[in-house]
Amino acid sequence: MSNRFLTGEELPFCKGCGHTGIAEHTEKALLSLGWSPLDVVLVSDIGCHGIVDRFFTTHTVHGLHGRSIALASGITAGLNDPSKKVVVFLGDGGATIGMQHLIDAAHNNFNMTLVIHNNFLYGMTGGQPSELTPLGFKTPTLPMGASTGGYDICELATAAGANYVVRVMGIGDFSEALSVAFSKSGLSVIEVLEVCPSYGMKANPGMKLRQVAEEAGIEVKVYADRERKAFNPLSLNSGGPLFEPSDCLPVIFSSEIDKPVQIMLAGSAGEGVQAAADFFAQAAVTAGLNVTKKGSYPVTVGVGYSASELIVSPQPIFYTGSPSPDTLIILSGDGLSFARNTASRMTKGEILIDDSLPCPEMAVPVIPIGFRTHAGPRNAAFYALFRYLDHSRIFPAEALKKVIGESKLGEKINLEKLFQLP
Ligand SMILES: Cc1ncc(C[n+]2csc(CCOP(=O)(O)OP(=O)(O)O)c2C)c(N)n1
Ligand code: SF4
Repeated sequence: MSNRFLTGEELPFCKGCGHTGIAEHTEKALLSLGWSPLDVVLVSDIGCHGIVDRFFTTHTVHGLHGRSIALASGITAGLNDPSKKVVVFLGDGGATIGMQHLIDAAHNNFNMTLVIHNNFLYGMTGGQPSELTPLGFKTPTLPMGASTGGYDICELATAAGANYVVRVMGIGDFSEALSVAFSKSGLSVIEVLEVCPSYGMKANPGMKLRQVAEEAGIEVKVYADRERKAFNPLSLNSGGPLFEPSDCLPVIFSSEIDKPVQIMLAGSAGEGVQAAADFFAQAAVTAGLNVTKKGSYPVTVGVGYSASELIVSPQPIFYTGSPSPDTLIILSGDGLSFARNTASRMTKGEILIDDSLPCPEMAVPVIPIGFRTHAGPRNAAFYALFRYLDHSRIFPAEALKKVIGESKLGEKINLEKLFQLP
């Protein structure tokens, strides 16, 4: 795998957007520190800056608006591994919407770096002011200019206990400042002042970044550089790190597949689709395979569809989701509505569909099976995956039976009865 942190594709931002410089200098800084992409987890927030994650070759997690710091705090605590680097990209909008998370991260001194992209406004939604918009700064929705100054996020992070806090101008090469922030232990915060040409520049024609900062009294300097003890999950009375090597699933089965196999399971919310897919994924691991799982369901998690896209492979997999599955398993009417487009795109593979549903005309074979009649709505997903394994033989169905049998669910389900062939 290449050691580059950016894919090399053109970055997606408007011409002159400060976010481009941050992404490029982040790559430069990480390269200079000798990190390798797969040892870095980039957690991004909602906003224009966040769409960059697709262009990074690191692990990436895209959070909700203002929630990236909370996600990253969990990741860094769970990893508890100095050989991994957690970097959070967030805007001035996300930093203030998630202010409590920022303060908690600083207070706990989580081992990670926050890179605050401060362009003084909400870029993605058309230039509304944020809580960091400086006094007098105009935005398209605040043409008279901000009547109060923004918070000083660096002062707040410092007061809350972050080990390293710095504010820099996002002009020229500021990769050295990023390198310093990335190399600190505990929480480091780097606020980069930058320009959104599309909204900031438009509302403040001819604006000069330095001048805006100076007039608003926003200082560019190091606010904190100290060595308070970084957060260590072992200090919690949890009895150990969050991930124990003994939690790893043992490889006790084998598989003959030599390339990735993609499966989509589509059914109804509340009918165990995600749980069945989780067990399937665990069973694949016990057969020595790599596996990824992507769950999809509406925000109203109790109604509508529930779908899971699984990839199993003897080789490492660097993505989730299977837009063109080899096998599509449809368990209910909700699942059929959700998966109809996927089904119509399939040019290879097969569709296993519950026999209560209309058999759609497709380019691939459609095989009706009585999943629901045999197992009932609650267990149809488990039974369908059992039937799929029996039929495809990508790994032994016995592996699925074993992981379910050894779980709490195994005490409630009669697996001998459930996993029966007709
Ligand atoms: C909880 C929540 N509130 C509001 C939104 C709508 N929203 C999407 S992007 C955005 C603004 C992002 O601004 P900022 O964080 O400064 O990032 P930028 O776009 O400037 O990079 C808002 C308000 C949302 N997605 N989620
Ligand atoms: S709208 Fe502004 S913040 Fe968003 S990409 Fe364009 S210049 Fe950058």
